[in-house]
Order: sequence, then C-alpha cells, then structure tokens
Amino acid sequence: MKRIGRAGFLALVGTSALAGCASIATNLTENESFHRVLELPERLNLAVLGSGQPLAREYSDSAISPVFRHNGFDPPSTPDYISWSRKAWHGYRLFVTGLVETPKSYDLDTLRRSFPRVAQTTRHDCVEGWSVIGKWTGVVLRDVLADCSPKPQAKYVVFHCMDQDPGGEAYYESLDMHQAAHPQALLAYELNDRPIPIENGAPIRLKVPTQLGYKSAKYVQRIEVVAGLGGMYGNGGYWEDQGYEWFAGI
Ligand SMILES: Nc1nc2c(c(=O)[nH]1)N[C@H]1C(S)=C(S)[C@@H](COP(=O)(O)O)O[C@H]1N2
Ligand SMILES: [Mo]
Repeated sequence: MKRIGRAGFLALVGTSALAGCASIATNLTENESFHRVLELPERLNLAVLGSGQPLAREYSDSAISPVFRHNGFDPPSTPDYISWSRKAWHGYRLFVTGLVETPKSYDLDTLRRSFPRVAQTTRHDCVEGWSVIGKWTGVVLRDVLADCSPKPQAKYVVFHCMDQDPGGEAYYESLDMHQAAHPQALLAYELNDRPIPIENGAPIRLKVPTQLGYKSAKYVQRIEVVAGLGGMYGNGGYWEDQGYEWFAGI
C-alpha cells in the first residue's frame, strides 16, 4: 500500500514539473527530509505485503488424494538435470536474481536448514477440469525473497523452469509481489512427506494454492525479481503467452 502511495506521489511531482512548476519540484527534491520520505521504504516489507490476504482452504491429511496426478511437459532432459536427479540433487542450486540487494543461490540443504519448514494440504485445480489434494512441504517463498532483499522498484517475480515444450520453448511463470508475499505461496521440496517426484516438479516447485495449477511452476531453477512484465517476459507465463489469463485466482 505504501508503495502505491509513493509511486502516486512521484507521478504527481512529475506532473507538476510538466505543468511548469519545475522550480517547485526541484526545490522539493533538493530538500533533505523530502528525500528521506522518497527513499522510504528502503526495501519491501514482504510480511506486511502478504498479511491479510484470503487463504486457500487447508484439508486434513485424510483428504489427501491417493494419487497426485501429474501434468504438463516432460521432465527436463538436460545432462545436468539427469545427473542431479541421480545424486539426490547434489549440484542443483536455486538462483535468486534481478532487482534484489543480494542475489543468492541455495542448494537444497541450505534451503531446508535456513528457512522454517512449512506444510500445507491444499487442492490443486487444473484448468483442464481435474483437482487433486496433496500435502506440500517446503519454504515460504517470501522468506527466500526477503533473504535477498528485493529493491523498492521490484514489482514481479518470474520463475524460470528447466523443462521445455516439444518445440524447445521453456516453461516460465510470474507472480506480482503481492501474490509472491502470500503466506501460502511455497517453494516446495516434498509432496506427501516424500521428496517431490520428478513428474511433479523436483527438486523445487512453486505451489500457489490460491491460483490455478498452471501458475505453480515446476522444476524451478531461477527466480528473477523484475520491475515489469512484457518484452522478453511476454504475458508473464508460458500459458499466458498462449492466451491464458495471467491472473488465475480461484
Ligand atoms: N515447469 C512446468 N510447470 C508446470 C507445468 C509444466 O508443464 N511445466 N504445468 C502446469 C500445469 S498446467 C499444472 S496443472 C501443474 C501440474 O502439476 P503436477 O504435474 O504436479 O500435477 O503444473 C503446472 N506447472
Ligand atoms: Mo493445468
């Protein structure tokens, strides 16, 4: 909320400059305390951003579907992926890049040890018309993002995946900061108390139970924080580029 206020304020300063009030705008921006206001917040408070959002229903473990279906492209077939999968994911790293103060990468052990372990039993709804209930365990996405300190101009989070369609086009997805700060948006490493099977997106997948299945990117390799979509990010996702809605709330 604060950020919108600040952007609006900046827009206002810009408009008055255009309207011939350049000197007032200059005087304002030269004022030190005005600068301090402009620079607030230094970084996004993801906990505040994520609080108060509606939660997806969580189920008891007895509701877990006997089989969690899988769907989408074939698992990644790169030599790296195949070799990591045979070595309990030793060598794999999850990267966080883009508009963050401290870009980082994490191996699975570090992710498990450095962040609280969180589980959710939620329903996965695919646009094709099927649903399954599964228990996902992992780390809260916003905890990992906060660890890298998104810059104030950060607006979206893009998930780059390791799999591709038959034509070689990589799967990707995106959330805005608000969705990324949702307390149930997980970077999951377990499904139903076991490491995520390859078919379901090993070793790390996004699980966003408040949105349709295609938003929950599997095989995540890199999380990129950006100021806007469009351009090289198309409509913000592989399926969005084929005409699906970017906002897929349920
Ligand atoms: N990387 C990647 N993520 C993906 C997909 C995919 O093909 N590749 N398919 C999406 C769709 S349409 C659905 S319904 C779910 C399927 O997840 P599941 O295979 O664990 O059931 O993953 C989503 N995330
Ligand atoms: Mo789907």
